[in-house]
Amino acid sequence: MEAARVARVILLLLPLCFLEVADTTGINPCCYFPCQNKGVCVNFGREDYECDCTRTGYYGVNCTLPYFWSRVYTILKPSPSFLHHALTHYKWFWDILSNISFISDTLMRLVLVARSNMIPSPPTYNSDYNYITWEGYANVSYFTRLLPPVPKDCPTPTGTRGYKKPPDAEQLAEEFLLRRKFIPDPQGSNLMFAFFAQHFTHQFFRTDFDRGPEFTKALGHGVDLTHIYGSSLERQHHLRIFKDGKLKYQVVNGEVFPPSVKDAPIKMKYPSTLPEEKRFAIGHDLFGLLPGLMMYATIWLREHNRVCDILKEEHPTWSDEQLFQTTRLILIGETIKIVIEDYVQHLSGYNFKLRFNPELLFKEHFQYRNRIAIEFNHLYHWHPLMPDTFIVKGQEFSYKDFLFNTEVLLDIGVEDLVESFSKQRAGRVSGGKNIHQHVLKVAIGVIEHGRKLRLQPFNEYRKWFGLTPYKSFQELTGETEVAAKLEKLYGHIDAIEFFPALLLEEPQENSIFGESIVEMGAPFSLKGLMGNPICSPEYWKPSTFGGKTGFDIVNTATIQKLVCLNVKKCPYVSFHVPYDIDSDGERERKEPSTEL
Ligand code: ISF
Repeated sequence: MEAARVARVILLLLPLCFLEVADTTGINPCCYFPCQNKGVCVNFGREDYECDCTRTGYYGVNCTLPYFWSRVYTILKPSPSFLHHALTHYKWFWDILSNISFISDTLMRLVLVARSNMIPSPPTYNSDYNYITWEGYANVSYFTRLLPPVPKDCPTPTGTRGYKKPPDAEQLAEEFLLRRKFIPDPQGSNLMFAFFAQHFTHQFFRTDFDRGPEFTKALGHGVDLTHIYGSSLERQHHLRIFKDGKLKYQVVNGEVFPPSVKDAPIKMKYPSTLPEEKRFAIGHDLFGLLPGLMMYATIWLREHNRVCDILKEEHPTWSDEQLFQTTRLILIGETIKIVIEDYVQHLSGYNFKLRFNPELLFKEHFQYRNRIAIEFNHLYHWHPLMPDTFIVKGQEFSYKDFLFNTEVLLDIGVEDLVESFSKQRAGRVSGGKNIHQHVLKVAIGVIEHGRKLRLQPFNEYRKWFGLTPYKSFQELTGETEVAAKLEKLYGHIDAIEFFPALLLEEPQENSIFGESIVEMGAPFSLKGLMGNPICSPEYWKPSTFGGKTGFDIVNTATIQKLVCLNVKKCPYVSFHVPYDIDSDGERERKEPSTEL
């Protein structure tokens, strides 16, 4: 026993022989993150620790020695960069595979299982505890956490590496994240995509700033459409007509729009100068902020009332309540379908055709539950998507003119907004220096929150997701100049923080993201989508959606149909700017043109 302890301490201190750090006595040994391969560190007194390697597939003092099958798995597992390359090239090959349903189903099942298995379910930690607790499990007003907070008694904010004080967040953002010249996304993402991302994710990312960054106001922890229906029953009731299941609306110039707060008296955030009749009332209180968000709110409102009509036709005897509730489930299904088959399909850049089919998981051990993690929230801060100005029907808007401008929606209408947003390119997310000045403060806030929450350093997350930790800043950024500056600021690659590193990582070939955003974000995303109760065997059947007609609406939903079934003239609808087909038949991105 004593020998084992001595061995542990020697193992722990070994790397320190090469550093000038002097006195290590009295340092909580877990500050060194000694346990590998998802082993759990427990400290005993001031000097000693143990790694719990249970079910990690590894053993040894620091869970570094693989059992036979772990060794085989590690040898056979293709690297994420190889898989990414394979999936984003060889279109002809994926076209063939995608059309053979047995192979396509097997691959899709593999993606879903491999990704969702990375997410602990039930959830483990929250920001108040770095050990498992009942409180952490039961209190859903917290975001969960994949990795527990860095212990408070560690010598530096990221454990033992780097300096005692992290770089100034504002300076960091201005030097490395602020846009100098707009860098377009090489995948051709447009503002239709950017606003979809913002609209969709804000139903489950609703930090409760009054209580602190560890708290959330979105207690549904997933795709519950509270951004459409409101997050309380009272709010929902204000938004409903209580006839035929429908939501309140107003007609302006012959078109349907959300009601004003005069008709639906709920709290919305608008500048005090905006008169009441110009304040739209919708599920999410902050969606008045951007016409792009209000445009999606309008589209979903029209879709809700359209589906109500269809259901009412089929079930003339149904009550308002049953029509409302069933329509909500249909819209949840449509959302998940569109997110997987249009939105994730686009953002992944994969040539393999992704499919939304809950039945793929029915024979797997899969938990139909989800808890939103703070790391997922930070991963999803994609402010580099935002352009320098917004071009709507040929008219250019600055941020100042665009924000809280509710007239844009009424004046221009849904069709032209969709068309303009689909043609305007969004910015590249990874690679640094691409956040517009106007939204830089959001990124600074995220960096500060990361510190307050004591998020573990970026490299610990890389390891947790089965990625090799970066050995140098050059390896992270793929260049030397920025890398040298970062090294000076942080002192050590193991000290770089989660969020800044995600945005500074070198993007993958012709991609919007670096490797880490995809490898870390995809598991959270797919678990959240497939963990929805409507995907469970008890729910996933036609009767849940009012019969075959409703089930078909879910199973055939696309972003194109969502828009075009709710406008008079179908515009260009896509998550990428228009393509050109060149002579080789390869798709080529085209700069957005003004004509259709
Ligand atoms: S969300 C996200 C990736 C990063 C964030 I933040 C996705 O939604 C996503 C989901 C799946 C995939 C890619 C991106 C693909 C299918 C994969 O699993 O690789």
